[in-house]
Amino acid sequence: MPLGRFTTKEDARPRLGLIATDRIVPLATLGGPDTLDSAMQLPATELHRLLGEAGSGASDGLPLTDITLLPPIDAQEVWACGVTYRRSRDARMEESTQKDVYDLVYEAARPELFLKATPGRVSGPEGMIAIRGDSTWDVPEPELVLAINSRGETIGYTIGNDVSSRSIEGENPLYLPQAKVYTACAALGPWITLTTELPDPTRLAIQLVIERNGILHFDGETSTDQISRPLDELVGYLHRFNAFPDGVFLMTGTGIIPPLEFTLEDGDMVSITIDGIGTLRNPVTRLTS
Ligand code: DO4
Ligand code: MG
Repeated sequence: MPLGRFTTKEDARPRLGLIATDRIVPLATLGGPDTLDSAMQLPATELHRLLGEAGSGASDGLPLTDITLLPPIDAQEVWACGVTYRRSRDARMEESTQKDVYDLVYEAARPELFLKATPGRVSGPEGMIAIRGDSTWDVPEPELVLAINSRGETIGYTIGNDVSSRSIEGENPLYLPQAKVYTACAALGPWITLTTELPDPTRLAIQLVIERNGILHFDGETSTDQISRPLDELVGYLHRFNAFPDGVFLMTGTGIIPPLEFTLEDGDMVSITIDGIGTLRNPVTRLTS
């Protein structure tokens, strides 16, 4: 059963729960951790054992219709990998005034890793994602995301949207933090599927659908088998001389790039589906200040 964060109308305090088809079982009622940071501080084997026992003992719980699912993140940073798919390298080379840096990093031993978001910049299922008012070319980036505990162990997977400004990054690669990090620049969700339930993340289909005015505007797909580096290598580089006492989320890069003439617009609806995890849907808004 996946792990989700939620609130109810009666209780605004975010809680952790195990999600069954139509209900959620609060973990605290099963003797499990009630916050993600406390869950992320446990060794992976202990967390998985606790959640396995809790899941098999779970009977009732709250109907999913009575709760609001929150982004599955509390105290963690979100980091991201760049140019891990050949398709992403080609897109950066098309958009940038500095083409070589992308080709070089695609081939280099050290991957591109960057800080993508703090928890307050992350939207959850159905939450608004934003494009910047000073950007003219914006895209969603659908990415498999690793949920990694404080010991550097991957405990599960979620879906991520690394919403990005291609015009700002394309102007100068040193503008990357401005192209990537701003209010509502990322979405995560709908929940965390545990590694015990998804043992092989290396062949998962990823689908991106963008609707405009209720009509299909763009769709594309890829698979995590197109990622050019082992996931363990990405996790290893992230943890070099860098501690994450509450755990961390790592977006693993995008392999779906809409055509050059495409840009996100206010009111678009972006849906990302990853096999074995679920679907993350987010409406788009343009920030004016
Ligand atoms: O180099 C820029 C970042 C590219 C990126 O976010 C991706 O490949 O997913
Ligand atoms: Mg990305």
